[in-house]
Amino acid sequence: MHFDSSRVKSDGKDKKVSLKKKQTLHFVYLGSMLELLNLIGAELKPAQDGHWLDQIEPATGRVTGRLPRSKKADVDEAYSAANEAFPIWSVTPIEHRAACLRNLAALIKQHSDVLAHAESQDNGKPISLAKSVDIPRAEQNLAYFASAIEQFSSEAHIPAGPSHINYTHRKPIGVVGCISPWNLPLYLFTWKIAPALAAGNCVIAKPSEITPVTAWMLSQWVLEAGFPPGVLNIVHGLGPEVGQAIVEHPAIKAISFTGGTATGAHIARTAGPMFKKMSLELGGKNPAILFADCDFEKALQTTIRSSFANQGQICLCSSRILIEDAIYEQFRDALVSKVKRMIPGDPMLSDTKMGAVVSASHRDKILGHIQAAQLEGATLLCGGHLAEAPNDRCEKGYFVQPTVFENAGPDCAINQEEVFGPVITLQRFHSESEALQLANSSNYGLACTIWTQDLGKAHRVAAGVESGIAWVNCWLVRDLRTPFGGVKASGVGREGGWSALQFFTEPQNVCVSLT
Ligand code: TXE
Repeated sequence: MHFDSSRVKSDGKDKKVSLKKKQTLHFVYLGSMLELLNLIGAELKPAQDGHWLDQIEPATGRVTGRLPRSKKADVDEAYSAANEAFPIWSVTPIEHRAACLRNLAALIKQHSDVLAHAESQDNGKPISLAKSVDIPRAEQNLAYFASAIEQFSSEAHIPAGPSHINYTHRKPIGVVGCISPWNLPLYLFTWKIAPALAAGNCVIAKPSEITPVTAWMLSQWVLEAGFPPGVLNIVHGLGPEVGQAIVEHPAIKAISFTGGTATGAHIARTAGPMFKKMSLELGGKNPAILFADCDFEKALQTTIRSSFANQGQICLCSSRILIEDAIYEQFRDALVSKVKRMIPGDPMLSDTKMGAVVSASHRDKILGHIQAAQLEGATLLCGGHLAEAPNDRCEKGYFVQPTVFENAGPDCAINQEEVFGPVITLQRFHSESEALQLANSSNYGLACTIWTQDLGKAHRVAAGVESGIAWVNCWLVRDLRTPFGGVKASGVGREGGWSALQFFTEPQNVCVSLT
């Protein structure tokens, strides 16, 4: 496949950042095996020791390619490239850095169909979702942080009758590590690298080994977008190997991580004593709180979406549905009747709403949670099993029925552990205070949804819920300027907007005598 780079231009602010040269893209999608490579400095290359991992399509169980199984030596090489690039990139004018980000955003937009196919094939998500959410958001992340860095400012403190003035100088940190998960592959990968690069850092990024393809496609456009070699390096491989090498590297000064809570805790144990800056976006066990005065139809439709979008594999998905007594039966019956009609389909077909879960081991983990819930005495209202393969192509794919339980107490494992799949529980509450008690009876604290027509009540409940994000009468509405992150076991730090740019810069107070 040949790609004409001359069609993509920078924003015109800096002609030096126009695209470098024509590139032949080495990928094909669908039908052929892919061979992925690391981007280190200016080179696309395999792991130094020549080891590979299989790349598997979740909808078919088929091996579709291979990716480098990188190790410490590859991280060391990426670090050298990044460290060499840092003195130039960190002082590159902001508008020049922003133009590189906009060029990369434009390349994503230009290739959005290929990227959406790749994301759907790699992850099992419906192609309609990849086209409408994942790929447009990846483009927006880069475009947003290009603008954000142009508007970013820092504080000054000027006392009355001043003899001194203080101002905060925000400097790029240096070489930073960005580690992203498999559920929203390019979406979360770009959400991390964009603010890091905009702020003037050099990056070693690692996508999930389960869904590496779109990050690899991106790596072929990095130089073309105008980034100097070494500014963005992308290494592939296993978390405990290449991911661990990034976290342990003594000169990588900050780690931005999204993934499981157990992995986050492990990273914190490693990076904490090294005094690295850390942003950890971890799991969720998010409540949807439905009061009797809610807009019933809107709450029902949105709760189905918030529970089962991306097969329930979004950290912001609702998994504990708390329903006020007066509408419990009505809501339960309406929800279950709709969920029973949700049949997983071939992710590559445009009308599929629910696809495959990401891997065989994740499928087995989800089924293990379902079995444990039944042993704990929860009542299965629908689902609970593997779903039938939607067609011959998908005969060996990983499909799980959307599953609804009731009669599981708040302390049951199914209400405490993150399933990260298409599985929800329904619980009944009688009062606002009981709703809050149930909502907060989890170690997690990422997000919640609150459904009521009474905005005073919505505000009280939002204030009482231990979560980083609260949506009132909506879900997954994301303004990229807002702080994003969780409390308790859902993580430390905030991403998004100024929070991300503050994370990726080191503030230095400069005090100047005026006398
Ligand atoms: O995630 P991991 P996994 C949750 C969800 C899921 C569970 C495990 O409950 O079932 O986590 O999923 C890299 N040092 N979420 O095992 O392992 C890894 O290579 C450095 C919630 O797939 O946390 C990948 O790039 N890096 C979630 C990334 O960490 C390491 C999204 C995430 O993988 C590493 C995904 C190490 N020692 C799963 N070990 C969310 N919050 O959105 C692994 N990695």
